[in-house]
Amino acid sequence: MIRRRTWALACGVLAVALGVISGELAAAALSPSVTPVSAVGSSVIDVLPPGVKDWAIASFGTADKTVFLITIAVLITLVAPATGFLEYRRRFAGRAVIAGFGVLGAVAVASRPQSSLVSLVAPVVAAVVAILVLNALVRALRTWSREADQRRAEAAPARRRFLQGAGGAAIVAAATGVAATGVRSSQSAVAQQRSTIELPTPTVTAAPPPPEGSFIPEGADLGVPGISDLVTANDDFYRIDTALVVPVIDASTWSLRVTGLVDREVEITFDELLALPLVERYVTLACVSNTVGGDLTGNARWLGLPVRLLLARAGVRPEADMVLSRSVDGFTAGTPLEALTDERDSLLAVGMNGEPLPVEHGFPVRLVVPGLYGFVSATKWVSELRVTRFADDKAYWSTRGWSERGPVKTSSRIDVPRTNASVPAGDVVVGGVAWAQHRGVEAVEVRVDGGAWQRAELARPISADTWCQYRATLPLGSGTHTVQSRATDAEGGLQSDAFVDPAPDGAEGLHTVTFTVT
Ligand SMILES: Nc1nc2c(c(=O)[nH]1)N[C@H]1C(S)=C(S)[C@@H](COP(=O)(O)O)O[C@H]1N2
Ligand SMILES: [Mo]
Repeated sequence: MIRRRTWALACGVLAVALGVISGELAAAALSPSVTPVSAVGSSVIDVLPPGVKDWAIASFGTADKTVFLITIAVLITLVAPATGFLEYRRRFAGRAVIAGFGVLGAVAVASRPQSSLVSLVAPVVAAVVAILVLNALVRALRTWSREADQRRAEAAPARRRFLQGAGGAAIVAAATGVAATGVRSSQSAVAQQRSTIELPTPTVTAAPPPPEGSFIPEGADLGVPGISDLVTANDDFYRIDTALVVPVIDASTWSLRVTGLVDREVEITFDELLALPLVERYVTLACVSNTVGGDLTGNARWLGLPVRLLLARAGVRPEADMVLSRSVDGFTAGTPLEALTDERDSLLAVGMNGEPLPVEHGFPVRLVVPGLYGFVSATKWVSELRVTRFADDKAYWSTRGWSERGPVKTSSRIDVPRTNASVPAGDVVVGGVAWAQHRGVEAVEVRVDGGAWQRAELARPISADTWCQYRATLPLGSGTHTVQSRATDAEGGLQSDAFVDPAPDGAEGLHTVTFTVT
């Protein structure tokens, strides 16, 4: 026989669950990119010190979001039973706690850049539903309790009424959950739209052109087993985003505005963009959070409009030195103006490896800037280019302890052998990738057990803006060995061998791999 105290906890769980799920349903229907749960999670992420965030990314990869959602779930499962307990002991006590959380949720939602007045409906719905359900269930529980204590005959029907109420609440919660999931998946309407978009043929195709039937230019892929794919598949491409819920944007209503220090503001729609002469370029993106040997880099073939053409339309004022690109989710990046106006192929990209941008990678339009880390350049779901000055504006990560400028550092990584691998004695192939975007990789060297550096074979680079594979074949006797690699860029810059953490402007150090030869 479950004690009535325990039933009070269940009342709290049911009330809060029904409230939260109703709030998520309301949000899914009214303001898909801000839900109360995601807003609370994002606010938590925002107020975390940068160090904790780095730790989360390092420990959980891009799944830091999952961890935060779990944290929130845990909070809800601890707070929810408490509200039932409090309300049972003292009328209004549980409801007051829920109201407090409702206010917190509303504040979190309101603080999201992509929220509007209608986004506030969801936290209000959540709180009101939870309060009404808690009140009704706890009242029924009290009635049952009173009758039972007085050993009245009415106790049995009162008990039945309470249990029916609780069961009903559980069923409605489940049904609402199903409905919310349904509305969410109807947002795959955008995914549907994405799949029907026909990308225009580039007026300038990526050079060097790949041979017939291939995406890989001749000689650029060494074919070393276990080495990074020269072109990273969209599904394998690393992902970094601050938003908990990926912004879902209808391409037919998307537009980009060029504002700030310009002669005339310019606005461009998706269709207008597709009608302009687009170019195709291989560009290797890198995240500033990538640690030595880490995998927060990827290489793709991007299709897009050179940003300089759009900036020229707007007419950039001479005093400007930065472009603050803004995403619909509030993320901003501050890119040195010259990186967007010089001869390099900085793109307003619409295509990734022959497909419209995946939703996670910025559909419908993002920025891609060769030579700079993503946090200062690669804005996804971009909605505004504000021409400004470093002295006047700060971007998202630059207000959180990361640097203002972010040129990619000359780096290399060993892909094979893997750490702790055991390989047969004889000729051991050491291979990996090296990158120095916009400068180009000139050479890669490897050394074994701290010995002399020896030149590795370098694949033909696709361009200065892409990473480049290398390979060295080393005769090794049995035992434990350590290999290191270092790259030299085309300006003579040597990869740094001093160990430096990613913050504030990118990791430094030599990738070191220890393995056993048997
Ligand atoms: N809107 C938005 N754009 C963003 C980010 C983000 O969090 N939000 N992260 C940036 C960072 S730090 C990097 S490294 C790249 C990663 O791009 P990807 O997720 O397509 O690999 O996107 C950049 N663009
Ligand atoms: Mo990044």
